Amino acid sequence: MNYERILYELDDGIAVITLNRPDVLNALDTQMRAELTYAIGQAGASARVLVITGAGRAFCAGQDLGDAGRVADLNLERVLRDEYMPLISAIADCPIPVIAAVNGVAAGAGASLALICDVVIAAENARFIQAFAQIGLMPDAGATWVLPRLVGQARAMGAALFGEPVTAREAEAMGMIWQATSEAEFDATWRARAAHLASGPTQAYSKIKSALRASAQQGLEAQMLQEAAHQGALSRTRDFKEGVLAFNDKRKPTFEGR
Ligand code: T3D
Repeated sequence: MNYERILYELDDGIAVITLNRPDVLNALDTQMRAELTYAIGQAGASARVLVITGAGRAFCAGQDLGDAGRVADLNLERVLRDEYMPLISAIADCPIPVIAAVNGVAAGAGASLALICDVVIAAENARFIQAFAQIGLMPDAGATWVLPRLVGQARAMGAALFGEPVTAREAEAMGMIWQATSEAEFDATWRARAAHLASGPTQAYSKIKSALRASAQQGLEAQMLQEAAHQGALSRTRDFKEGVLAFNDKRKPTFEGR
């Protein structure tokens, strides 16, 4: 696929997707959703970690609202089912860790896109805005699933109803994201986190991700059965043998690439 709305780079096992419509704060349209979904699949098949970030001063301002005429004929149920769902599921189901490097505002579906990622690192100037109710809508693109799981019902409800910006530091304090950093340290921070994951045990990361994501849907017994199955598989990997050998040799392990 030729990319026009995003940039895609792969280097040393680290895939970076940059949303690239800075004039409209990287707002999402049909083409960008298609490109993103495809690129996430591409990264999942060839990289060890994926980073999603934004060009310019924003991460993503959500749905492109630039064409007011579009609303008259809009089949939003179809757009959500056929375009947003595959995108959000592609991130949740991606076999490698996905980092959202949130360089600026993440609003509406842009916040949904960031918050479904496995690790969210945000610059201090970033804000998360459940902007939907301001235009007469409700949170979508997985927001009503992910928000209460991250911050609890009370905060999710307040954020959705009031639509007030949540700063990166506030988001970190309430457990909405993993880490807020100063603007000066932002690039170095997400790059270091990505490099760490790219040199780590890829198969273990994949199982960690799948087990933690499954825990939202199943009880303790089913979860422990899944842990047993996953751990059984991991115990037969070269990475596990290498990890134990390295521990005993008092050296850093060298995990397998892909
Ligand atoms: O229609 C459907 O398919 C429904 C789908 C719904 C899913 C959703 O995502 S609903 C939520 C959609 N997003 C929003 O409501 C957010 C709209 N944007 C804003 O509220 C503000 O722009 C921000 C709070 C994000 C940032 O504010 P600020 O002051 O930093 O920037 P700005 O001046 O408002 O925006 C800069 C430019 O980006 C501006 O263009 P201009 O005047 O320089 O030519 C603005 O129009 C444009 N822009 C910002 N957001 C969008 C956008 N253009 C198109 N779509 C946008 N979402």
